[in-house]
Amino acid sequence: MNTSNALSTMQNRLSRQTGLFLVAVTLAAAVDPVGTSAERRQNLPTTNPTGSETAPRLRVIVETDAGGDPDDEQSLVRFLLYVNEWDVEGIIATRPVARDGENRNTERTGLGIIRRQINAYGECYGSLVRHDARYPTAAQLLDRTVVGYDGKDDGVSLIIKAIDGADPRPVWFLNWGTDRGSSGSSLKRALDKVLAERGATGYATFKQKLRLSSADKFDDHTTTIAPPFPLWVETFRPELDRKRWYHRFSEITATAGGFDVKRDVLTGHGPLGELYPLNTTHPQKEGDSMTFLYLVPTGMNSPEQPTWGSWAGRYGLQPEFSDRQYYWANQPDTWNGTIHRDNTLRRFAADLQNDFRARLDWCVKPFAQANHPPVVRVAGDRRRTVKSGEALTLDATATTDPDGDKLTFHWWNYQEPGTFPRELRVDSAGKPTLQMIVPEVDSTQTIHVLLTVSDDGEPSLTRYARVVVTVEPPGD
Ligand SMILES: [Ca+2]
Ligand SMILES: [Ca+2]
Repeated sequence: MNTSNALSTMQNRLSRQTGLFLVAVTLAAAVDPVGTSAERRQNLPTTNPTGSETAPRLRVIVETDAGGDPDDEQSLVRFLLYVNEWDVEGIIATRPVARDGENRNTERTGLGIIRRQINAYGECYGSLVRHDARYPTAAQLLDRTVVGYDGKDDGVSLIIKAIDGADPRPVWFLNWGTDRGSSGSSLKRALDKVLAERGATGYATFKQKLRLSSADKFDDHTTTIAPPFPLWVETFRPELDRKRWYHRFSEITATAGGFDVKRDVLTGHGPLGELYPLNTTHPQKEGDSMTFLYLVPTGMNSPEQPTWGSWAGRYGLQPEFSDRQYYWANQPDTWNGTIHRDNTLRRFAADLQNDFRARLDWCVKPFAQANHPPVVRVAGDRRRTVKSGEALTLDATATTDPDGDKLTFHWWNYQEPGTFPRELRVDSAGKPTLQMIVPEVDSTQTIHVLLTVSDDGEPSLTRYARVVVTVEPPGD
């Protein structure tokens, strides 16, 4: 009997007795993966470059009512530090005049406020590109920053041009609110125009290229006019304790991992961090940040899979639209002894705050003095099909760190996105290779095996991999 069969037999016996499955045996000798010297010299992509499901870069348009609640400006500081991760197709300002009292920006128009931040980004650009060559120039961003107010069609035209272009990739649209004093959404106006000019068929073709990670400001286009949006992830609702979900972002993340906004953002991190306002109703409110944190390619998330979990938490179908792919933040996770919606975000809060800290360091520090996230590589397909009781080996020994940092590996079962109905312990004793015997099932089930890799840099940075394992019953 080989080792796998022996394990299988032992496991089956154990599982029958306890109803729990456990397994994991480390195979390969532990290695301490570090980047090659060539890799260390380069700007490595910080995403998930080898997974079979690695998606192309996402196209993103943001629409913001900056100039009202200063939390849009908080979110914009963070957003601009992630523009290396996507192709930013546009930034649309929807508020013509800043709101006196609440908003203290020296610029008094929505467009002026956004441009001021992009100009500050431009001052950091020379430093940022030393950390990731994919950062666009400030000029490229300014070219695509337009107004959607005063009856101007710049925002409408930008959206239509992005959708109509030859690029086959969908466009993710992120509306950050249209609070009082703001004009309506340019996307709503674009859809009105397309429907009027192109009829039902042209409208359907157009809409098919849209994805929403967004507040809903699109009226009938969301609710009644067919076809529905192909995918809408609503990062603002439903309510929790009689407040909308996005209000939890502050409580869960503001000090996660020891984050200190004065030390890590406002002081000694360059002109962009200095524009992060503090006068919001909640500390570091950032009510709009989850719209794009949902899209940060961490290796764990897949934007077309809202139920999988992300740096913006995990999402489930909106009951009101049960026939559509419309999701919101109604899912609880079991974590650290509690079952709560907060956990879907809280379990990653320190990771995403540390990542923000590192990028602020990138604004002012050379490559060798700042930290960069591990590059997680799992050999083979990110989807596996295995029969009950068979062995499954997952090998992440090719994982590297651009700084040569020591890496910690943690394999775990993300139970909620899967269908396997019982606890499944996965323990590889911190090794980069996992062998598990998949549990016995009576019907086909899915198990989401996650790998979390953290480095020992300052601050510690984390990336992930996910392997979705389909377990089939024995026989056949
Ligand atoms: Ca807003
Ligand atoms: Ca590192």
